Amino acid sequence: RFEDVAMAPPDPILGVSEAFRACTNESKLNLGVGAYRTEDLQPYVLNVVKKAEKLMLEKGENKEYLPIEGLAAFNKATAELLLGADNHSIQSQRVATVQGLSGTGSLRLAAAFINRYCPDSKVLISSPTWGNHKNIFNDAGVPWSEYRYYDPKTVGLDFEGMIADIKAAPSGSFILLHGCAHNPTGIDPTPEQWTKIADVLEEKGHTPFFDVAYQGFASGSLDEDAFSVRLFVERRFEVFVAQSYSKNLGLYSERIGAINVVCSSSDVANRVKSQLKRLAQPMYSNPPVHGARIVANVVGDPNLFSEWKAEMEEMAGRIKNVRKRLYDNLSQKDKSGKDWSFILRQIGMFSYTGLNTSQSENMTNKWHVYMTKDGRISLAGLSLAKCDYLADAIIDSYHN
Ligand code: PLP
Ligand code: TYF
Repeated sequence: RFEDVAMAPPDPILGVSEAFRACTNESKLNLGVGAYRTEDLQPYVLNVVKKAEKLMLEKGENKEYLPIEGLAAFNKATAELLLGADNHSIQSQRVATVQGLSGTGSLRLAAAFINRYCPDSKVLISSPTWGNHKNIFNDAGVPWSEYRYYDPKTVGLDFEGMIADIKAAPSGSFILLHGCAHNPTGIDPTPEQWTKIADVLEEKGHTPFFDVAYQGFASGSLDEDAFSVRLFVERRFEVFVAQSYSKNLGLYSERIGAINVVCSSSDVANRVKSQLKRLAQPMYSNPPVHGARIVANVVGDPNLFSEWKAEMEEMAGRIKNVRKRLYDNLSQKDKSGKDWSFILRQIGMFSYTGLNTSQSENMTNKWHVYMTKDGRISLAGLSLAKCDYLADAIIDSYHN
């Protein structure tokens, strides 16, 4: 019966970690997956997470099923963190929030909703984008196309191309936007550019669909990183927002996130939420409780909340330090006169180096630097001590 099943290709990002594990070279570096490491390149469990878990044990929390929409205290906390507790959309109960299986599961639920209730609409995604976006919309049966985003000439944003492509899309399309710290490029629109993007979406009757996987990780400030989403909500768009706590709370394998739909009225929000639950129920019945309780405890306790912000600043700060060190090493070592300052302009966990496929392969094959073939490196997996070695590898591969 299963004789004809073909071998599926490995995930282009998660597959890199498998190759890294198999490598025996001492200099090896895993800059593939976006997962935070300490300066010793070890995984990191946040202190606030440990404290919240201790609190949960002490309280003797049970393991009963959650409602389909998830933990109420989490859903409240997550929408408030995203939009601000005093936001009009929250005050007037216009936000439908459903706990999701982290960012990916939340995106998938929204995609299922689009497939069912907006079957004639397509989604526009940036070129390039996080690889999983295409898989998610493909599997949900939602048609998508790309809008221009990255300009290799400037190693910056192709803003005119982006605007032109969004304008050219059929009215009523969903425009997938990275809330902050665009993956893989690390290039975000400026506040003025966000305003212009909102103007065009309004003009065309498009719906913004935000993917927020790095709130707090781009600038180090939760509020600043929510600027883009809040701008659209302020302008009274109906908005989809998928959230993830994988990075900012380091809860990768707890699979905790949410889908929020900001609607035009509380009545609409109630109906939208009921349909999101209807889609979720036959897929996984109800979401896991552990990560939801951690988030609710951290966000709900003023002491833990401020400690979290300090830890997040520290993580974001460490990444900024290696970014600067890598830039310094590249600038000092490279005698070709190439301008490496684009690395400093990029933000978040990643740097998009501009290395092409064969150059990226040289990084791995010759230098044992494991990374995706699109030239993206995760600075979260880099230490100050390894910047010098990495700079040698990049310079060699560039001029190869
Ligand atoms: N969206 C983007 C752009 C990402 O980079 C990620 C990875 O963190 C996700 C969504 C979702 O990841 P997760 O499913 O672990 O929350
Ligand atoms: O882009 C990244 O590295 C992170 C982690 O299927 C990730 O977003 C990568 C691939 C994947 C799920 C998460």
